[in-house]
Amino acid sequence: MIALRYGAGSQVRRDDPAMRAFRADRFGQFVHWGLYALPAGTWKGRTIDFAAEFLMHSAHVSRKDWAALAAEFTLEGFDPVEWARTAKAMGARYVTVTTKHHDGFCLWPSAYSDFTVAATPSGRDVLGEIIEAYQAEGLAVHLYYSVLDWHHPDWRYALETDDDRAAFDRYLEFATDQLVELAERYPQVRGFWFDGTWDASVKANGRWTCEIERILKERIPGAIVNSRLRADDLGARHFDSNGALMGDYESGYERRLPAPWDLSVTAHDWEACATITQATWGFHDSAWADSGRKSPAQIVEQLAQTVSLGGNLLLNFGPRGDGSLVPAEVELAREVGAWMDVNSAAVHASGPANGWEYPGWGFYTAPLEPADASDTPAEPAHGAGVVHAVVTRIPVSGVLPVELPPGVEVRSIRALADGADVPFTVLDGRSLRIPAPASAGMPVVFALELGAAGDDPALREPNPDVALV
Ligand code: JFZ
Repeated sequence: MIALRYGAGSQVRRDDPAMRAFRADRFGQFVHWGLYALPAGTWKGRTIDFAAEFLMHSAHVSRKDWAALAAEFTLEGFDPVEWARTAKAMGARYVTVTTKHHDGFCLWPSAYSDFTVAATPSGRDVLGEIIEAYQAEGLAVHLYYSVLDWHHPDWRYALETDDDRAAFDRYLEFATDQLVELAERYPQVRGFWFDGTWDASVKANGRWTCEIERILKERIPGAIVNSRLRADDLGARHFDSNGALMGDYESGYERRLPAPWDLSVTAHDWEACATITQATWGFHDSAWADSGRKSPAQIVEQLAQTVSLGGNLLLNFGPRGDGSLVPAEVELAREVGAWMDVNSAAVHASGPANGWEYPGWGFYTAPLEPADASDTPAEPAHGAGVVHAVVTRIPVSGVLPVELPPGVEVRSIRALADGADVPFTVLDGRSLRIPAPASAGMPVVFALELGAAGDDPALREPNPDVALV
């Protein structure tokens, strides 16, 4: 064990009500919105096939030219209530919204910057309106904050000179002021999602990452903070130099997921973030952005894989420059939502099905243990209750083989889509064969009703020696 002042410390896996709620939510909406949505990937007639929120950097736009975009941020199509309703209807239970991305533009009227919504024609507190709209729909809100800042003159990538160090200290003071300001203005948020923390300057400031996490949790008890914020004394990120997770959940999975059989990730909380587009988070108005657009079935498949491995999925939306949602994203949200209307039992308040091995044709999920089950987050025993099988790949054989954990038996199988009983064959007490469903275009979910092997309730006689109470 290396002695660390700014590592994970003695932190155990959180299991308080806020953390349980976050874990049970499983599906969140990411929103990337800022000035970059106006040029949407094209600067002075040149389209750059790269993330739209990087345009200032990739097109070498000066601070001054970029700041001039604020005059065009007119909110003509901005309807946060519609955003929130779209997210809710999709089955998302929380939203993570960019307050300030790498370009430094703030969606709230920060007292510490003149590059904010206060300098736009409407002057409205866009962030406050977004938070209010989502909370009115019952969704929790997390605030994304980029530490990397292309606008602030004191930002440094690396700390090579005393001047760099002095400038970056000033920058971190500014960031602290802004984060405290966010926590004080919007105390009803559930968490903070840090980004832009990979540069040498931040890695040399593990102390700040540790302190800001503490400061935010002092202001908002139970606040949930992602691991991407954190560096330790030696510059290790996400996990400290002793291998312990920093922050409350791992946020390293970006546009990728752990392997479906890698149950080691169930040891800690994690969240993956995904784009609907190939690779742009901010709205990018070009064929490039559209060409890799995922289908609703692909999103649902990622969601099922995520839940089966004990993670959350944050699905990104990039509204257009006027604030309106991209029609293709609204349509996708509607289709995912139609699936969730019927099948959300396999997602919300669900997690890994312990003892059930990855079957290859899909994913198993099981209900999370209720809060009062025990003081510690015990491994749920899946010899009783239900396991959901999300069928994402139909074998050419037309058969779904199921290997049961020892001591578990399947009493019946029901399709969530129509409640119909699904016939199955028991081979040797440990394995089943289910006829594969016809391809429905979207993953099919079967609820496997379980019992302990040899414990058929129909055959169970009351024990005369036990008083029935
Ligand atoms: C970052 C941002 O640069 C990007 O604009 C977006 O906000 C996204 C959610 O986060 O991009 C990253 C961060 C980390 C990795 C890749 C892109 N990574 O760990 O592979």
